[in-house]
Amino acid sequence: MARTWSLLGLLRALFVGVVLGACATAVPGAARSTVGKTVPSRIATALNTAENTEPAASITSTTAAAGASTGASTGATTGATSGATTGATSGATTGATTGATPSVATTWSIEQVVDGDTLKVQGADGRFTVRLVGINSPEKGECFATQATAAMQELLAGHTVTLVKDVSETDQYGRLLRFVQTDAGVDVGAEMVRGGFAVSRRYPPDIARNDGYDQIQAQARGAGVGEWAGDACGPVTAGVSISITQHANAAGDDNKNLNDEWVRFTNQAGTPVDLNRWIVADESSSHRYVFANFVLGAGASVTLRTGCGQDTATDLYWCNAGSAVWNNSGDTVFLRDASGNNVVVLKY
Ligand SMILES: [Ca+2]
Ligand SMILES: [Ca+2]
Repeated sequence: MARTWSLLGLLRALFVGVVLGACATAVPGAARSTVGKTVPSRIATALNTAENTEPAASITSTTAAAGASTGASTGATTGATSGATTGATSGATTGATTGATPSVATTWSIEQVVDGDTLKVQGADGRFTVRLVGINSPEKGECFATQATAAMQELLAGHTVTLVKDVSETDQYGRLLRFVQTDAGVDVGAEMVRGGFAVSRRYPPDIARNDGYDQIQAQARGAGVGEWAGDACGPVTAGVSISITQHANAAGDDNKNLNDEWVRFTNQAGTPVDLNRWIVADESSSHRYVFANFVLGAGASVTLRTGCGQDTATDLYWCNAGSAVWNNSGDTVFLRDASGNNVVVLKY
């Protein structure tokens, strides 16, 4: 694992920029277990602040997964006065007591794996909730959430970990934002992506490892492992040929021009595709659109706009709670069937 990571580190240097207009490709099929998918209706407003910011903008501490537990609270009172390495947490509002960030490089034992991207650790500086940066795993109730949690537990079983900060200390819930590395030298986030249990997701400004994670994800996707298997969540949907194009960056302020932000699906096959209950998702845990009684005709296109409006045969309206969906600086369009299988994916 460590060897691969080193290779990817090299690849990272070569991986410059984002290939706009990258081809959407169907997800290969492979055997996997089945878990029913429900679509969370909750909107994590904290995430929305990052969705439309231009790439150069600086965003601090915005990694807010829906359903976040509040707080790295317990026992987090030590270390407040320990000087230079503290990097005092401004604005750690909930949970974490003032100054309660780990003061020294230390090893941590695992207290609990919360899910595929969150865990609780304890060490000399107290006990903390850690949200891994650079990845996002399925939310509870979504396809592959259970497997992701189990995978994290397996990765961490019998190990202590070190926590590596990128830029931010904590998110708004007081969770530490960290890369997590085991005493065996394994980057936990990388392994979660490698197994198809999480996606590489950029949480600016904490994006130091995302180019590497992107490379790992491309391999996982190509191999059809984990949630990239065509039947990861139910019987495979085969024979579909749909392309995706995106217009993530609406003219002007995306949040004020929602209907100029869109994704478009084109059926390139000679037969219609019934998209009823199919799902459109981004990399976040909160943005989900579900088609209702919509059939995409042979050769037809439909444009899914972020704002509100009257649905037609060619234009559908997400009507997403007044904020944009598609991150201008890079995101992924997932088109999933009713079971939650990824059928077509466009990473841009
Ligand atoms: Ca946008
Ligand atoms: Ca814009």
